[in-house]
Amino acid sequence: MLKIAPSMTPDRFEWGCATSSFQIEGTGEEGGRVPSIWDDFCAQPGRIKDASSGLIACDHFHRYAEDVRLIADLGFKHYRFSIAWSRIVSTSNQLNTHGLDFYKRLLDELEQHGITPNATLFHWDLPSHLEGGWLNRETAYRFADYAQLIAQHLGDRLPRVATLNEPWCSAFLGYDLGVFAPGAQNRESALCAAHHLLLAHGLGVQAWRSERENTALGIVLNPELCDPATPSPQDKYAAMLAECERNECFLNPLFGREWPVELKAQMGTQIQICKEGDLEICAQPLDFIGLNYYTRSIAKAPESDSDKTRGYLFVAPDPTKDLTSIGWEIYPEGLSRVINHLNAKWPLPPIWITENGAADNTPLEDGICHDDLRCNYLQTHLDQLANLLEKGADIRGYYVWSLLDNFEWAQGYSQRFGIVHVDFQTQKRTPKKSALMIQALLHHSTNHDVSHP
Ligand code: GCO
Repeated sequence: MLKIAPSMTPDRFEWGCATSSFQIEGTGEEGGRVPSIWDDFCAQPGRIKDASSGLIACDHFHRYAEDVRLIADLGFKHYRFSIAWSRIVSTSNQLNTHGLDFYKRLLDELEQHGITPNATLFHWDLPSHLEGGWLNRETAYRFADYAQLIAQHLGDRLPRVATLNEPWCSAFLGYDLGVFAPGAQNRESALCAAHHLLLAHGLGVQAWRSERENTALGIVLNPELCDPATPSPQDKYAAMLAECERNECFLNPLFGREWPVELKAQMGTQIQICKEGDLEICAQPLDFIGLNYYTRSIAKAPESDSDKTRGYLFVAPDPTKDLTSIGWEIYPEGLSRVINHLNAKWPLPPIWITENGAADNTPLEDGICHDDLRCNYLQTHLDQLANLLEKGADIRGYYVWSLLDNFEWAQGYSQRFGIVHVDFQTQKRTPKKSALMIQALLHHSTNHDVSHP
């Protein structure tokens, strides 16, 4: 049984589960969906570990009703999902009402089960026809148009909306490290993309607010602590640069502050893409911030030329430490450290933990999945959350990543993050031990007193 603090019972604290469109829906053309950069990326040989794609994924596009029932059965009253931009607009950026209808059906189903939607407008599946992707300033304006369409057509049913999910991944994994779509490897490009993503966020918030004022608007980030590999001044400096890219790069503009000089310098002549007035656009007042937390990073001084442009090199976690199936260090203290660090540096609005979870590939045996690694991971992170709340951090909710095993980006289907097992041959869903523990907690704590950690 999971143990939680009294301040975290479902009557006082929001419990939810999270997914994203590309990872679960399936990407057929049905409903007029247009290709996204992730479809293109999956089609390139060697990009996805198991050479898979999002074509079927969890077939959620057809099975959403079953999935919503599952969410309800597990006892969640809140569900975080993303809307696929590529379902909402045609290649000429006109509204595609059939795509919109899918989300209306999903929202109907959620409403019938008393589940509050928590939507994200962009979780990486950028329509391919947006020429130049995030390197093109125009994409930020197209995002604002798209946000406005959603505000007009679904806004009355969405109490809380995040513009972007983890723009660090879109920018740096997509344009610098090249491991995510579109797979570019250019430092200056990644910084341009980051700037345009933040601009898109600001313009999107403005566009939404021009349509309706009562939606809580925010953004979901994945800030991280980057610890130096050794105490040497070189490694410390490298870790500082890595942290700037991860945190300052996004949080500074959101709060009207310039990028640190080190980051600006890395843009070279591309710095001219930052126009006068952009910072004011990026710094729209936020009603909330979503934080995704998984692990920490370790950085050391650069070795190769490309690392030198970046200023740091990530070091693989120590294999003697506890790692999840994907190889990430299990580092629950990082959750407290990162939130305390952010709160000390930026005037954050109320926080929601919009993702936390672990890859645990334990297989189903006789219809049961004993995902003990995940259970322990969740418990240790919930303990950190309890400490944070006790010390007064303004954290309003916790969403486990993820409801379902799903398409884990460049890892394909090789990493299972779900609390519910998905058999990708039959699409059968089977709640794992972690899901049953959460279910027990949500049911038990709604009806009785909860045990204290
Ligand atoms: C994220 C992601 C998820 C990933 C998860 C595990 O925002 O990083 O929302 O899409 O699946 O983080 O890597």
